[in-house]
Amino acid sequence: MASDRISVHRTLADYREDGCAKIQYPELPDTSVIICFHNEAMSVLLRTVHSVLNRSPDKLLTEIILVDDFSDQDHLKAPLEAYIARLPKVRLVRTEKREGLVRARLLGYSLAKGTVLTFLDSHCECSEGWLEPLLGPIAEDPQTVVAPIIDSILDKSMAYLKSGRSAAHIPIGVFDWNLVFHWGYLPEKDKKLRKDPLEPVKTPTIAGGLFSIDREYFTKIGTYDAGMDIWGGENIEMSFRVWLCGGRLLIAPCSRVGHIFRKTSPYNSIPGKNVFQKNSMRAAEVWLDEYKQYYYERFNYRLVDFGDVSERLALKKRLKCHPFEWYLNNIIPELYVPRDTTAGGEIINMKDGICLEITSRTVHGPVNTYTCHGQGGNQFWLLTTGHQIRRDDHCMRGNGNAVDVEPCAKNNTAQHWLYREDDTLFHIQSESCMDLQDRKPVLAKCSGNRSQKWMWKRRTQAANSVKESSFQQAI
Ligand SMILES: [Mn+2]
Repeated sequence: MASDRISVHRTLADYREDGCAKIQYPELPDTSVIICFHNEAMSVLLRTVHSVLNRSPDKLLTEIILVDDFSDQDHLKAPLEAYIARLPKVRLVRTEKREGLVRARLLGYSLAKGTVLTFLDSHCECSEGWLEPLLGPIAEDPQTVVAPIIDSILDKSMAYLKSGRSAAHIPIGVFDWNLVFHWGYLPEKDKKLRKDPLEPVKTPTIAGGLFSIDREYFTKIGTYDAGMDIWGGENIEMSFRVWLCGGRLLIAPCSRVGHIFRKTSPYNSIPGKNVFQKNSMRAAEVWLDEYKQYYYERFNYRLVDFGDVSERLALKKRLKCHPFEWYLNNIIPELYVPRDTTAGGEIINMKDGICLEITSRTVHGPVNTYTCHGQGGNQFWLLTTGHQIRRDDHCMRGNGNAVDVEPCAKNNTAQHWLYREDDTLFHIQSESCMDLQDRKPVLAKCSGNRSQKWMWKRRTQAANSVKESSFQQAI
C-alpha cells in the first residue's frame, strides 16, 4: 500500500559519497539487466524497472529482461504486459513452472544480448550513478563480479535509508559455517592498504541479489548450479567458485542500490523439502573439500538428498580451481575455522535436560535455554583448545553472575572456561561453575549439584582431521 501511493518514478537524492560523481570511467561495456520475480507487487516491480531506465546511460543499457517465475497474481498477467509494451527496452518472459531464482536467472541469461549481465531483485531502486561503478572494474578485468552498496528501503514506509558505510566501516560479505551469508567489515589491516576510499573493495562473498558479471565470463565460470531450488545458498556457491577459480568479487562503493529488506522470506517452500539446506549442501560438496565436516557437524540430523553434483565437480576440475584452503588462507583469513575443538554439539543440563542457546545472531546478548531440539543450529557449541565456548565469532562470557555472548577475543579471560571431568563448566576467571537457576544459566559457587552438570560430546584430538600441516601444504 505504501508503495502504491508513491510514484513509480519517484526522485531519489544523490546518496553517493563526495568524489563519486567526478570519477572518469574508460569506455564501458553495455549491460542486460535481468530481474526475476515471483508474485511481486506491481508498483514495486515497476519502480525497479523505471529506476533502471531513468538512471542508466542509454548506451550502456541494452535491455531489461523481466523473468516471471510462475507468479499467479492477476496484476502480473495482462496488466503487466500492457504496461511494458510501451517500454521499448523491456521484455518479459515467463517460466512454465516454479523454478526458483537460479533457474529463472539462467532463463534470463539464455536470452540476454548485453556484454555484461546485471542481476537485480524485483524490489530495488537504482540510485543516481549506480551503473558505471559496476561496469568499470569489469572493463578493466572481465573476470570480475561487482556488487553495489545495498541501501535499505523500509518495507512499511518505503523510506530510502542510506546504509551506514563510512571510511571507518566498509561493509564486506562474509559467511559462517552454517554457510549463511553475513555482512562484516573490512579488517583494519586491509583498510590501511587502501589509497582511495572510493576504490572497489574485495569481498569474500556477495549477498547475491544484485551484481554485474561479464556474460562470457559467466558462461566460462559455470553460470549457476542449476541443481539449486527456489532461493538460498547460490550466492555463497558463486562466491567460492569465483574466488577459487581465478576471478574476483568486488563491492563498488560508488554504486548504491536500494533494496526492500523483508522480515522473512515470503515464498512458499517446497513442502517437505529444506531447500536452503539442499542448496548449501551442494555448495559444500563441491567446494569445501575436507572442510565440509565443519558445515555438516552443525546439522547431525535429517540431512536432505542434495542430488547429483558430478557435473559441478567436473567443472571445478576443468577450471583448475584452488582447493578451499586457498580461499580460507587468502580471501578470508579472519574467519574462525574450528580446527581446535575438544567438545562439540548441544550442551544439555543434566538436571533439567534443557539446552543452552542464543536466540538470534546478535553479537552481544544473553545465553538462554530451551528444550533441546537436536537440530544443531542455535544450540550448537564448540569448546576450543583456547578454552572458549564458541560458535563462529560468538563466545560465551561470564559477566558478573550472568552468562552472555560477545565477540570472541583470544586473551579475554572472561571468555575462558574448562569443561571438567566431573561435567561442570568451570569459569576460570571467577572460579565459579555454570549453574542452571530458573532455567537461566548463571555463575555460582561450585557445589557439585546436578544443576551444575552439563552433557556435551567430548572430542579427541584425532577427530579433528583437518590440521595445520595440510594447511601449510596448500600455500
Ligand atoms: Mn531481495
